Amino acid sequence: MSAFPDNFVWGTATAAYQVEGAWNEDGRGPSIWDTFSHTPGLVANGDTGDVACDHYHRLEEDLDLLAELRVGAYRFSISWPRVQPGGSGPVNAAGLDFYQRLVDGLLSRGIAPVATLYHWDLPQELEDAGGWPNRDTAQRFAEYARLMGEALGDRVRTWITLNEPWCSAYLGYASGVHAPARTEPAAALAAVHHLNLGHGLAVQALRSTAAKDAQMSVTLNLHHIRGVSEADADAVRRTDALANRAFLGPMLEGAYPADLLADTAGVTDWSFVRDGDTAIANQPLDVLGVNYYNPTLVRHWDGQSPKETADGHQDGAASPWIACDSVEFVRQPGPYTEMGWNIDETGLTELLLRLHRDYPDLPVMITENGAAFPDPVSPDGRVHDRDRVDYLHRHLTAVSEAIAQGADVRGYFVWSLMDNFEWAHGYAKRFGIVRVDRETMERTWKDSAFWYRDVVTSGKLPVG
Ligand code: IFM
Repeated sequence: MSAFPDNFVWGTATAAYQVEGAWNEDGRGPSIWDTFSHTPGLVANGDTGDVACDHYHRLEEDLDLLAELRVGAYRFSISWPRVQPGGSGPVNAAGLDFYQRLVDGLLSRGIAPVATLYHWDLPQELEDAGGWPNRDTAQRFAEYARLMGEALGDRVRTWITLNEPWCSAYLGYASGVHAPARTEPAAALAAVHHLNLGHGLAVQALRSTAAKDAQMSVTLNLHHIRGVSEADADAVRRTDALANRAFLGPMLEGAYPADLLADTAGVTDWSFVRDGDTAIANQPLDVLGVNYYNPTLVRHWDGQSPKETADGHQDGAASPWIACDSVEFVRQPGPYTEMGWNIDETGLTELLLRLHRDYPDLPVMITENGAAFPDPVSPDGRVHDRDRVDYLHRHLTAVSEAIAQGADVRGYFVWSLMDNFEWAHGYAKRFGIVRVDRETMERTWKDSAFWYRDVVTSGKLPVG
């Protein structure tokens, strides 16, 4: 029997570059994702976020959609280059106005705004100056956080500094499958550090500008890593250090794990970490945001047999897994989503229980969970996405099991409100509970949206 606390927050999530469009309107500056998507060959089908879901121009319609879904909260991200086009200097009033209207429109509909400051769209000017491997980007991020705290802090009560810094650092700077498409492992580790530092500085800036009762958070895509056998314990440890503890350590404990520094010593000496930095990264948080899609399975690689790379990076291509040459990423049993990710909700329960064990006083919010499926439109004009309903049902049951075992989980946000720009996959992968027609931009509720509305209104999962 699934049970959620009475004050459990039910929401949906999106991110600026994935939905807004209007990439060059009202003074918005270019971001690294504009540059990336405009580079031939980097995004499937040549797709870009130029128009995305045209959310920028359809704000009222989308706000009404959220109200009809009856969600209690909406997680969106602020496009840094829309409000501060070059990543420094004064606010672009026209760009900020969009977020003023978004926040006011949510509040007038009784929906709590949950604002993410950084969901990957770094102003291109800051990348030209070195990007996240450059320390100054953390300072610029803090300044941007301060400006947003001043502008929206009287109404936004939940702030998320970064979304999935794992992706920003390792996919952006090591494997290069995300913007800015760099393949420099040492730079990726410097990016890890400056994201941690930027997070801490941003929390400080928000605490001094936003409402006193505002909740501070960060969203991590923590990997739930399992070994094939006990002999693979070192592979688990190594990947856990790089993927999880590289962020949990400084942010929640004020230090980098010694094993991470040792594992990566051949890549960098970490001299970019200055005295006091990890204390800054270690700001008290009110809630931890967790994004979960599937678990990770690893095995020690003997260096001889053909290597499995089931995490998606192609053999021979640059890997996001720095200093993990001895690790194989093993294909897990299905079923799979359209992303090729296996469906296994038990990883979510286990991950939530690990966090509860390691950080018992820190509540958690699932800030993303969802799945891409082919979603054909049926002859009746509807999308009968039974697979997605099943996925959501399983994962919400997994959340309720973790709660029953003591985990303090405060909310759940479906990824995503609507089909949108799935980064290097373009529009080919549909994660929405609402369908977006690429020609007309028409929004159509999938069966999962009706299902989710019922869950949200009842606070319970249907039986069966
Ligand atoms: O679409 C992304 C989102 O931007 C970040 N988390 C994972 C989602 C699905 O890949």
